[in-house]
Amino acid sequence: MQENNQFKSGFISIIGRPNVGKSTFLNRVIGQKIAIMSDKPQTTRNKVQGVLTQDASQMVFIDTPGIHKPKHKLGEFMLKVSKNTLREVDVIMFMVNATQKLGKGDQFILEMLEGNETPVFLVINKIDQVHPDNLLHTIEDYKAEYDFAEIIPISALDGNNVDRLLETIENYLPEGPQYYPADQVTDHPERFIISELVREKVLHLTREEIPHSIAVQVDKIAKDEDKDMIRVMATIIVERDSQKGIVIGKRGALLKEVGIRARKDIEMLLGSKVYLELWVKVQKDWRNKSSQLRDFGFRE
Ligand code: GDP
Ligand code: MG
Ligand code: K
Repeated sequence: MQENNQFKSGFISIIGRPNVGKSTFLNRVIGQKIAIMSDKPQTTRNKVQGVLTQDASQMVFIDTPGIHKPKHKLGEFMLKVSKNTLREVDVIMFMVNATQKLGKGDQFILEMLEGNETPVFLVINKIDQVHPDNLLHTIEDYKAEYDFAEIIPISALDGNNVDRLLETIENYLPEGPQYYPADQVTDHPERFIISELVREKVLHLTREEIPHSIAVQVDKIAKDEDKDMIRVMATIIVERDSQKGIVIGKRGALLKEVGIRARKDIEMLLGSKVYLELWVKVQKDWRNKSSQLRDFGFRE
């Protein structure tokens, strides 16, 4: 086997019917410090719910609202947004309640996942409430409906088998950067969207030259009370010096255009004037990152 000591990171979407234990799971994994936002009214945005940073990996759990049979046009739109998100995450945790039979709501979700290439974990929660024999029947029922990448029974309440679930998720994550500072468990809800907005502009303006593997790290979102605006600092991380040159452009022209376009969108998102500061950093080897690398930042 190949030695694998690269830092891994990725996005995990937790889906499932109400009350199966999604928030309980997140609370257990991330700790009490996180503000669970899933009970707020649904929005079309995919919000970061919690970030778990370990020695060799960072897992970003995101909420994907709107996964139920749509009753109206907005519902249809939300379902479409959710479907697209589910294609882009690294792992989908489909959580079910061990004490309940596979129902229409579960069936709807599984049909929606059909054709999606993201690995889907069947996470059977609340095993503290069932006899092992019944658990086996439940597993058979679900297996007949979908080809799951993994089937993992847990108890989010008492923590049983949660470590094994996390280890298994880690195996599915790609090599990648640490998107958030290690001590950050809760997130500015807009942070992820801001990084995606900046990333989108870079990819759009550079076309094929820049691979989709670039990352955008939002370093700071701070309110400037004096000037009544929000300061956003973000770093675009590329793998090679040549890519850095492309992203910055001639006399900084390309990075400037990225900044102008991204700032417009971020102002819409935050409903405030925004001062956006963009930096570009080459990070060849995730393993040795912060120590040996220096910022060759470029100011907009
Ligand atoms: P969500 O709607 O999917 O976010 O579900 P919640 O996390 O809010 O949990 C719904 C209820 O199930 C709460 O009363 C939890 O305490 C309970 N619950 C969650 N996980 C477990 C578990 O593993 N075992 C038991 N017995 N109860 C659980
Ligand atoms: Mg919840
Ligand atoms: K993604």
